[in-house]
Amino acid sequence: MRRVNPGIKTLLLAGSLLALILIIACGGAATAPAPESDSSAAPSGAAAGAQPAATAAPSGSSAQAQPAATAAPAQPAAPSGRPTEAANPTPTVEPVEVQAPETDWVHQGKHGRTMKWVARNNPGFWDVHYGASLTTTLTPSGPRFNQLVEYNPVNPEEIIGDLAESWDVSEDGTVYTFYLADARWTDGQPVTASDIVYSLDRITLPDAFRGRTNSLRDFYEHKTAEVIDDRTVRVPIKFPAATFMVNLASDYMKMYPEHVAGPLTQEDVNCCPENMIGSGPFIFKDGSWQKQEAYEYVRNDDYFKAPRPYFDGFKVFLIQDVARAIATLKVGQADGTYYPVLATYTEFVEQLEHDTDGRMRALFMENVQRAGLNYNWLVEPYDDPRVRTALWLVIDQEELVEKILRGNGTVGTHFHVGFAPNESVEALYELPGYRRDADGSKSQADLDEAKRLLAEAGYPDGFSGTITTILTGCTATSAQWVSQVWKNELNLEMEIESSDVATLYSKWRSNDYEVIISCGSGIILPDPSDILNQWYGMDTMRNSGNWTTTEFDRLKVAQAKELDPDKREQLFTEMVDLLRAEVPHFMPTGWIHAGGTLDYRVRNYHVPRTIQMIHKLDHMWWDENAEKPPIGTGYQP
Ligand SMILES: *[C@@H]1O[C@H](CO)[C@@H](O)[C@H](O)[C@H]1NC(C)=O
Ligand SMILES: *[C@@H]1O[C@H](CO)[C@@H](O)[C@H](O)[C@H]1NC(C)=O
Ligand SMILES: CC(=O)N[C@H]1CO[C@H](CO)[C@@H](O)[C@@H]1O
Repeated sequence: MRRVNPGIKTLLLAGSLLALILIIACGGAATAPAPESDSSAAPSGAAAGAQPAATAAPSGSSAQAQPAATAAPAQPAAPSGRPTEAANPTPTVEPVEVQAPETDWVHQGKHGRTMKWVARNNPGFWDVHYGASLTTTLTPSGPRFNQLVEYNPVNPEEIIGDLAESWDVSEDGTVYTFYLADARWTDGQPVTASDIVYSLDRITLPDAFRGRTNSLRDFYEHKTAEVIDDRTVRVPIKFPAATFMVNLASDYMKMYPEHVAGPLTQEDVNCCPENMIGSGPFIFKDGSWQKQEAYEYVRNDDYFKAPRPYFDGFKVFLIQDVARAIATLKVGQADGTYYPVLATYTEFVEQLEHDTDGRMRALFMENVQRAGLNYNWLVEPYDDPRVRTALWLVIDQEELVEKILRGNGTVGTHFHVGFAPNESVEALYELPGYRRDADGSKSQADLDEAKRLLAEAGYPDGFSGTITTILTGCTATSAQWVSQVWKNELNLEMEIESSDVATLYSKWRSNDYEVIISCGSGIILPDPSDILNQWYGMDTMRNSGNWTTTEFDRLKVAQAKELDPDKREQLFTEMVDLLRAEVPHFMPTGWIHAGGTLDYRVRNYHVPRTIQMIHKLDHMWWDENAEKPPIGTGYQP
């Protein structure tokens, strides 16, 4: 079937990390070959890979087929083209020529229109450093802020400057120097280097909960960044890392104004959007948030990326009920789902395109949310790996994907689909948990083995327990389905405890549950280290019981330092083996596609690799005279 972004399936992750690393390797050479096609360009020496990670990215773009990518934003000349000097340990920082980040499309954009979007969840925590959720934190709070660097909204494969106009990297790959654009907070104060230092230190504040920004701690040591002058900041990192910039460009790595955020408590920032401001394209409209109703943003007329943003503002209608949201879109009371691609609407959007005579266009992103069984591995009986194995083995993942996720997904893997060779679909179908009998049914050997393991663990007659989940959508349906399978196959009596998202997250974080069934947690970054960050970090929500092993720790550290893509892939392959053997606190049961819809007159939206990327809306505009594409062809940028 048609996909808006046909490349995503094959490129997802396997491709993307490679692409990033190759872009790195290609350096600043303007004639860099298309990253995917030139594997010979892989970095040979350690330091080479790390350094130009980001610097080189803009130029890599011109090699790609994106129409708008011709204009390389702020293209630092620095270390990119340099030969590998891995032997030279002296960090030297070379200033770079700063170019205006001009791009062709910027002047095609049209101003006007207050957009109306539909979203499902109420905002939860407004602090983007703190909240661990796309729909309750990033989408409501994100458009007020900038990062230091970002994924290019018109070519999401590459990393470009956001508040940083340019940057360079020391020869040994351990010191980044960022040169800031002339930007202002929305109270008129300038964005300074000390705001950047403050923000990096706030993200890495010891003992503070950092839902989706925790990964910065792997690279950056709290309190080590330095102000060089008002617009220059020096950021040392712990080791030359392939994925420092990949993480720093995440939409969650927002920069905050020290003079506003400094005096606020964590609770002040979480509770009330009125308490904070940013430098971003839109300004939160004070008092506009009404639970179950809506919230509003207005245009930042003083945005440093003028003429962006293009919309006068936008209003987000909070509509829990998907059918009602679809009806709202159908009658033209909203211009799209917010943010365009989210899991919730996948099964409705193709129909909507037909029902609206092509006005609302279908958008898809493949394999971006992970479903799985989350065990509290510290409490009985889930502390026994035999129990964890049995409960996972009886799940018919194909049936789960077909029936509950309605075909919009893939069976579960430990890392991004297609990344580790050990997890190719062919390899998987040979394995326990995935294999099938000749008649196509779930492997009887797996079902028998599950019963045997449970008996061996001391539960020949099953046990009773609690599944914690949320009330709605495929999460609720899959929890019910799983509990039924466990009852039928293993005689478990599971009570289903449903709550809202905020309550679920708070129980998850405080390790106050037995089993959590989640239909989908979104990956953030197009790199498998993202799964290590989110599911295997210490003291993170999805690993509140701190599961790890000595060997797994070793592999986690090794992959972060490994700059050779083949060797790094091998480390992930070893992690897959280890996870299969250990059966940890999370066992994957599927991947889910995401879908959404936009009016065809919304222009310049480019589907990124994950649903957590590119949430500022400062590149999109409304064109009343846009041409409507034929029905059934989805959204066309
Ligand atoms: C997990 O580790 C963190 C420190 O990294 C600690 O504060 C927390 O209590 C630990 N959680 C459990 C359940 O042991
Ligand atoms: C990867 O998978 C293959 C086949 O499934 C297996 O033989 C091998 O041991 C696995 N591990 C590694 C590290 O290659
Ligand atoms: C692979 C895929 O996208 N399958 C389905 C997703 O859901 C819609 C609606 O149920 C189907 O039309 C797709 O074929």
